[in-house]
Amino acid sequence: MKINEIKVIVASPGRNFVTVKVITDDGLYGIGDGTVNGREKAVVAYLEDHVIPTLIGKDPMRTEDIWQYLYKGAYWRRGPITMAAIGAIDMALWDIKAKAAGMPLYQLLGGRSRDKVMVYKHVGGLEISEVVEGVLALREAGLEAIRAQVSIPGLPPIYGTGPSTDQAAGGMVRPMPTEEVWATHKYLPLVPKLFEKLRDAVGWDVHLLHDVHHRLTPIEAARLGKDLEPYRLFWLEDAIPAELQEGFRIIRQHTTQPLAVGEVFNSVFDLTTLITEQLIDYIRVTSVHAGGVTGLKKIFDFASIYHVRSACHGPMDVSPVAMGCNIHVDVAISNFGIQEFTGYTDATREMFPYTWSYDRGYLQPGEAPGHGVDIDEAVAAKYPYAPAYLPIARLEDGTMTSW
Ligand code: CS2
Ligand code: MG
Repeated sequence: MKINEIKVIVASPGRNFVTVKVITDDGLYGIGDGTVNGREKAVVAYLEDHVIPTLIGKDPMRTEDIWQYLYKGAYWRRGPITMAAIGAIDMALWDIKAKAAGMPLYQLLGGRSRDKVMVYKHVGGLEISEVVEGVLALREAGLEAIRAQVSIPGLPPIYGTGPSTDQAAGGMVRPMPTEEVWATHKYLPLVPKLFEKLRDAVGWDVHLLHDVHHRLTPIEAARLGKDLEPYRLFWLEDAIPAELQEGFRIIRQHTTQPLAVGEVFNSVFDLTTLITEQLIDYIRVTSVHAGGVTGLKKIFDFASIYHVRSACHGPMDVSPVAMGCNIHVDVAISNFGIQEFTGYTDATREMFPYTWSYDRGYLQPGEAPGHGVDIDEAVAAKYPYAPAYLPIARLEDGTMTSW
C-alpha cells in the first residue's frame, strides 16, 4: 500500500478546522485534525509546502517511521505548528491502519482497559448564582464532573463565562483579537466563594474543576490552591504559565490541591520535569497538538510511571476527528483520568459524521474500523475559512497578560 494523495481541507462550520485526508493507492483513506485555533493557515502551509510532497509514495502502515521522519527530519523540532501537522498526518495513518485491520482503533492500542470514558463539561456565568444553576442542570443531565468558571464583578466577561467567550456559543474566536481585562486581586477572593456555594448546592459526590487559564504566579496559585482545599476540587487547571515547569514546585510545596496542565504542550519535553518530579496530577495533552495518536501514547505511557493521569483537552476547537482519536486512546491506556467534552455545533456534526458517542456524562469510541470519523467535503465547501483569533488579555493598567 502506498500514499497516493494527501488533501488539506480548511472549513469553518462555526469555527475554523484544518483536516488532512490521506488517500492510498488501493482506495483506503484516513483523516486527521491539524487545527491550531487562531493559527490555522500556518499549519496548512506547513503541510502543503513541507510535509505532503515528502510523503507521496510512502507506506502508510509505517506510522512510527513516518512520525520520526517528520519529527527528526524537520531539523527544527517541536512547536505547536510542526506537531499539529505531524498529529494530523499521524491520526490519518492510524485511521488507515485500523481500517485495513478491520478494527476500531482502540483494539490496536491494547484493547479496552475500561467500559466507558468519563467526561467533564463546562459551566460559565457572570454571577455565582448563574453558575450554580448551570452546574445543577448538568448534574441533572448525568454529569459526574463539571468545570465551573465565573466572571469578576465590575470587569467585562472573562475566559469561559458569558456570551463573549463561551465556546458553547461558538463565540470565542473573533476576526481580530478582542481585548479582555484581568485583575488577579479581584479574582483570588472570588473563586473560593464560588466553590463554597457550589458545594452547598450540589454536594460532594460530583467532581468540580476550575481552569485558571495560565493567569497566576506560582505563589498566587499556591494561595488559591490552599483556599480551595476545603472544597475538594478534582483539579485546578493551568494555574500558571507552564513554560517554566519548575514553577510548579512552589505550588506543590504549599497545597494538596490536584493540578492539571498541558493543553498547550506539544511534546514530551514540555513536561518531563512536571511528570518526573510529580508536580502535577493530570496531563492535558490532546491528539491534534501533541503529535497525534503516536504522540499521545508516548506521553501517557511515560506519565503512567509517575502516577500522572490523562485528561485530553477537548473543547470545540479540538475537532470531532481529534476527539475520536482521543476517545480511542482514553479507552485503551492504563492511566486514564478524564476527557474534556463540550460537544459540537450542528454544522460541525454535519461536516464530520462520527461513530463515537456521548451519553449522560460518558463517551464510547464506537466499533467502526478506524477512528470512526469522516469528513463530508461537500458540506465543508459550504463553510469557507475566515480569519479568526482568540482574545488577548490586559491588566487594568494595560499590561499584557495571559488570556
Ligand atoms: C480551555 C480551552 O478547554 C479548556 O481547558 O483552556 O477552551 C482553550 O481556551 C481553547 O482551547 C483555546 O483555543
Ligand atoms: Mg484549559
